[in-house]
Amino acid sequence: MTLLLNMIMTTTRRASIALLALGLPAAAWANCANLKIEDPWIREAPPGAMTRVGFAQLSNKGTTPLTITGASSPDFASVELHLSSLEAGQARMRHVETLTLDPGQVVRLEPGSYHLMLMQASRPLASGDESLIELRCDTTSAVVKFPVRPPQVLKYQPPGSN
Ligand SMILES: [Cu+2]
Repeated sequence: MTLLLNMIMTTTRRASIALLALGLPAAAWANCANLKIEDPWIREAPPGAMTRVGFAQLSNKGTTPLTITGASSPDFASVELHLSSLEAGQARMRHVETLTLDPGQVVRLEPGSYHLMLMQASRPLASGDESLIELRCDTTSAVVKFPVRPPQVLKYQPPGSN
């Protein structure tokens, strides 16, 4: 009798776990483990600057869409995902709540496009310093070291040079 009860309970528990899994929205499967973060860096700003900007290349190495839902850092009061654009010749930027990467998709956080807006640094940050930035993907997150570097020097490559 006890054995039978145990079997029933085990089966019931398995069934409820399966149901729980089925009931989760697809976005809940998003996993920062599939998020590859390359070439992270923070653009050096004058001491006392209220904001700084962080860049990186993000790739989704998984087989399901991955949604970045937020970011934070112990070195900044807040970190927001922003998107820059040109509107009628004016440079604008807006706060983006989430960024979804399809399987295999690569998104570059770079000047003139997506970037991490780093607000109110809690300590001086100069070239050579590093900040830890956490990117959240729903229930999981990834923490990455962002080195501070001088503004990027764009390398001009003449067409056909490579
Ligand atoms: Cu911004």
